[in-house]
Amino acid sequence: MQNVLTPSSDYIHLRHSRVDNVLDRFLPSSYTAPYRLHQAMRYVVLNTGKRLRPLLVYAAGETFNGPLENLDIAACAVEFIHASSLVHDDLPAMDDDDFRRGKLSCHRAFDEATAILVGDSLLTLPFEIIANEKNLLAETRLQMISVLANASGHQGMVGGQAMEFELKEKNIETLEKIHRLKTGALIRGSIQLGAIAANVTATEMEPLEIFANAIGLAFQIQDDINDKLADETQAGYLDLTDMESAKQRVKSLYQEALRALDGFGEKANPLRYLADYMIVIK
Ligand code: GRG
Repeated sequence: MQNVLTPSSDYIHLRHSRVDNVLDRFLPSSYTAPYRLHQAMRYVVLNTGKRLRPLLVYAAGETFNGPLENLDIAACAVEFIHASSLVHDDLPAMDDDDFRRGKLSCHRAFDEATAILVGDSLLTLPFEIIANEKNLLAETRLQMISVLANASGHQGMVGGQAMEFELKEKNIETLEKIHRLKTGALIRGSIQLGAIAANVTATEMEPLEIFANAIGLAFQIQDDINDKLADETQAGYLDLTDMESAKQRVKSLYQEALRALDGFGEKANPLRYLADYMIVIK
């Protein structure tokens, strides 16, 4: 079958290639020491992943005419943090997974100590890149650093992961809370980062945050639905409710997300494309 190009797939493809090039540029060379660490950082980041978070950075930023060069930095930052969390998530002390993104997980391809250090380096690299970016105002850099730290730390992604371990009894409410932190926080952070790099006002940020919160949760519930359809034993949301209610929840969150964009006109189309992309049944 021929590839059918739509404005949506075109956009996703274009920005995906763009961020792949920039990620390559920001990663340390495998020919500089420490070699094994640098090789492993490149192994986990390059040639893999949907790049959903960077795509959200671009889409949010472009809604407000943010310069692509500024968005590049933000896009790389969120993908590095995402990759660091995947590496740590796969470690034996966490999920103990041998495979990730269609290849051996970092600690299986390299070793556990290297994987821990890769996660550490990929978590700190974004802060270094942003802090050193002279094309952005100091105030903008500070705002970006604050958003990223909140999204990834103990009240964000790390907090969500910890809560998942700590909470023995889960119900829909607590599971949604975990999802909002573990997955939602960085999705929201990506959208905020793109918007900050485009100098949005507080009034413009408000509907964007509604969009981000709703689509972030919809994405994670859809992921649980896809796991269940793929017959996996652990399927988060679907362990607590039936398929119909889960699908209904995704639908209403998706509609809430789209409604939040109503005031932004056609400029927000990339965000609409990504909202569709995030709730696809695989
Ligand atoms: C080191 C910052 C840091 C965190 C450590 C392990 C941990 C704490 C948190 C786990 C966070 C985690 C793995 C959340 C799951 C997020 C998720 C839905 C991953 C899959 O995202 P996709 O579908 O994956 O966007 P690709 O591979 O396409 O990028």
